Amino acid sequence: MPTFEYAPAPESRAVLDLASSYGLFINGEFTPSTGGASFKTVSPATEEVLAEVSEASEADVEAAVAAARTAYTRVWSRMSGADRGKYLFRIARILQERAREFAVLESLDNGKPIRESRDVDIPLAAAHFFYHAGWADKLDWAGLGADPQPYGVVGQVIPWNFPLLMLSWKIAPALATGNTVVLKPAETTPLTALLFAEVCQQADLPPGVVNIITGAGATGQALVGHGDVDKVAFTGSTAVGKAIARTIAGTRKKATLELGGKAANIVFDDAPLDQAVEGIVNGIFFNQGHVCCAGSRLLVQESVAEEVQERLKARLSTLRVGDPLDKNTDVGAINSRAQLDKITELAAVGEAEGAQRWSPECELPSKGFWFAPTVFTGVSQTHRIAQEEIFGPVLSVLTFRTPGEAVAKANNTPYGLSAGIWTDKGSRILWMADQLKAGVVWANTFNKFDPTSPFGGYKESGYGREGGRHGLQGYVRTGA
Ligand code: TAP
Repeated sequence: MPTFEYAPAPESRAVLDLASSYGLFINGEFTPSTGGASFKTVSPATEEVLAEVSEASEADVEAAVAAARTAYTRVWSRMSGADRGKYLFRIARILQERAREFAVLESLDNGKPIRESRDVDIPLAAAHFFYHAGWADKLDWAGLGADPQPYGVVGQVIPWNFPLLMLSWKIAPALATGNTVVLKPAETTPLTALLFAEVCQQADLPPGVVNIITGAGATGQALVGHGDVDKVAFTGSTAVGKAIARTIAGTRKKATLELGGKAANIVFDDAPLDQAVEGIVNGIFFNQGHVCCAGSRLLVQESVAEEVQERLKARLSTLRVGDPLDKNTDVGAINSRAQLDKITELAAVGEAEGAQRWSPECELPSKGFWFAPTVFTGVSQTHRIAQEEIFGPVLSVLTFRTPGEAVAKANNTPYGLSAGIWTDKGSRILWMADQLKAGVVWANTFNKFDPTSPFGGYKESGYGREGGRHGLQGYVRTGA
């Protein structure tokens, strides 16, 4: 691929007051880690070091859990739902007011296009707090069972693909239901979680209700394994999810696991094809394909396969890859070198297995972590690129003849998080939705999220739901 050098848009960063180092957020205050360890977070688009971030030790995890326990016992569990709701409303409003700052920081630390952080991540995060603020004083009417009670202290671990949004999916329902929280963001994207800690201070949230501990997998492991954590909520890879399930097996801890996916985006010959092509592009190239529910397998009906592939290639040739802070960018940077290596390796496997690889002509920036949008045609179900989550801008195209064959192929993965259907027939949508083993099925759209809709997986995509009334269930015990 040819490369080019670019000067990142400087004016958009002016909105930020980025510190050179950040502490942990424990009991309402920023504090350095006890051992003094830290790590660097870099911009994946330029490899520039953005900040030095404290790495929480076991003693810090201990302190954060203790702060959450005290806040739970003395303050949060005694507060009325209406008062808890007021704090959530306040947080939601501040997120809206500081939306630009959050969007720029998210794009800098994660590499995603500013258009997406500005229009999707940050507004949805605020919406999540608004939505759950409304539930805080209505839990008795949420259909959760008799007398829903919080678990207590919740340990939450999140990935790097939607840092603030995943934080809001975790923290908003936990607080609304009366739990207190210790959350660990991913090592490569800690900054918006730390800015969120500032929002908690600004909202006068009682100290210890939210604690943010930064660090790597070991910090997450210490949190999940801590004896005074009542409930674990994890979003991340299936491999780590399985390790967590093993860690907490036989303990009193409850868990919700939101894991990987390998979604089928299924296009029938009666679908409006231009619309479907937009949906395919959005399905896999949104957020560089770093999306658990990404439509990474296109299943297209044989009679229109050639036409769809031609239109898809023409559309992909118009995508702009580059500076995440440029409003015209469609595809940003890959979040880390490790993720880039993983995508590169799996794409090479696709070629070695005999699938045909295609990318549009596009120059990639000479510094940073980049991967051109890539399409594999001639993919068969046994290929690794049809089975394994690539978590990058890589689409595998398979074909089918009948709806039954589409269902069989769509369900033929260990995952079951999401699926998409493109057709003109309402009856077919209903039939397919019933047959597909996926927690979310979109019809004539893709990657649509709303706080009122439950989200979660079947099979190795995990268990429990986030969002909607169903999402509250994971944070309360009912009955005896
Ligand atoms: P993971 O490597 O699983 O990391 C997720 C989080 O767990 C990170 O904060 C990570 O810390 C931490 N962690 C690593 N090892 C741990 C351990 N042994 N115990 C406790 N915590 C540990 O996933 P990722 O690469 O960040 O994210 C990509 C994966 O997340 C994909 O599989 C994707 O499908 C999935 N995902 C799922 C969803 C839903 S809703 N189902 C949403 C988004 C992403 P470090 O970052 O410091 O390693």
